[in-house]
Amino acid sequence: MTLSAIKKVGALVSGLVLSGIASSAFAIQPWNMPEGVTEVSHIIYDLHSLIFWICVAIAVGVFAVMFYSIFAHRKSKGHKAAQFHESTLVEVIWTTIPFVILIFIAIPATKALIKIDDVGNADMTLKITGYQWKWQYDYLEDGISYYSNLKTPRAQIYGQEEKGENYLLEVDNEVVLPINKKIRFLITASDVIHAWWVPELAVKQDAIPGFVNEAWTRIDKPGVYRGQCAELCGRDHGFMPIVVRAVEQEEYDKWMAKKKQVAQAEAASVDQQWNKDDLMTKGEEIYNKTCASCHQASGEGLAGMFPAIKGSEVAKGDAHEHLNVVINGRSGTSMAAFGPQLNDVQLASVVTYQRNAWGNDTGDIIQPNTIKALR
Ligand code: HEC
Ligand SMILES: [Cu+2]
Repeated sequence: MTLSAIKKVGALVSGLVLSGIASSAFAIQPWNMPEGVTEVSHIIYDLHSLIFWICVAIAVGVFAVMFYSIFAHRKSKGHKAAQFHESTLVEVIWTTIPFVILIFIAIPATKALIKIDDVGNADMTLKITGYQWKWQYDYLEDGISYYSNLKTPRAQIYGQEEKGENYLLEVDNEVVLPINKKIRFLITASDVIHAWWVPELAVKQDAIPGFVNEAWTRIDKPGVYRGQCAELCGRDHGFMPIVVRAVEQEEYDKWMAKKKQVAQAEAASVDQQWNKDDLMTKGEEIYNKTCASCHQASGEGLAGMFPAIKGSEVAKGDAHEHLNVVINGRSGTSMAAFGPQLNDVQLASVVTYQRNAWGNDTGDIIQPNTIKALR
């Protein structure tokens, strides 16, 4: 290697090191876990830091002795290897020290686990259900229930548009929770195993069909906290984010009152006669949110996986069979029963939409009270 080449490599390496140092003050944060905004998240963060520094101290101690021994007793200085077998003293020391360190770690870790498990005395309960590929939230005391779907436009996902700031971490309906209240979560799933994970709340709990897992949180600070499904759950596993908006109690009460109002208005509208345009508008919205991930916005489906609705014999044929498929699903396939998931207005509008969009011009109008009668 020529001198100039060596100089170039040297400059490159020192440049990298220097730029690393310069940016490290800002870069440390994303390398660490978030400190979070709940009582438990602080406990976990402190535990993590404690154990991290214990590991650093052990590493420094062990490597210091090792490097010193290698350097100070090297062969070129005339050192010879000591030939001894078994030393009870050394063995006792190297068993006792790690044992004491483990006990020292186990005490705070057990305390943290007990705290995480303590779901008693909650102020409110939120039931969370995972679906392929969305979340349902039930505010049990208030009787409010809704679904939360990915909001990122498909064009961003397919690279036709620039990706937004909260790409794949934004939803249509956020979970709204009051701060400084103990909130109990009941977590389950309706199809496959999902996991509800919000790092800043330090909640990560499997959602398993047929089981109800518990978790809890008490959020200190208002804000928007984002998370994701953390259990590989099929094709759109990466497309079922979680957004929690933590607000003051007063704002929460207002939000809840509004939700109840909307739910009442919807319940009342079931017995109205709806016109086709309103059903089509609402139907398109529901379709794009709920059905398009499989049947595609174009209605053309995906060959071999999800049948086309455009031109489908079901969508153009007998309306009762169509309703039957949508309400009861097709068992053994990924076509879920949407009867429990959607209300009468949503079902009527999405079926009306499928029967009239993309050239399926059946002219059929399904009224919400037809669905009500079918249930
Ligand atoms: C997770 C993927 C998925 C979602 C979401 C989904 N479907 Fe399906 N759907 C399927 C599959 C798979 C079939 C075919 C089932 C079979 O093999 O019989 C199907 C079949 C159908 C059929 C019958 C089509 C035919 O020609 O046989 C209709 C109608 C239908 N779905 C409507 C809907 C509606 C309405 C929604 C939204 C509310 C929806 N689907 C959401 C996967 C899905
Ligand atoms: Cu999932």
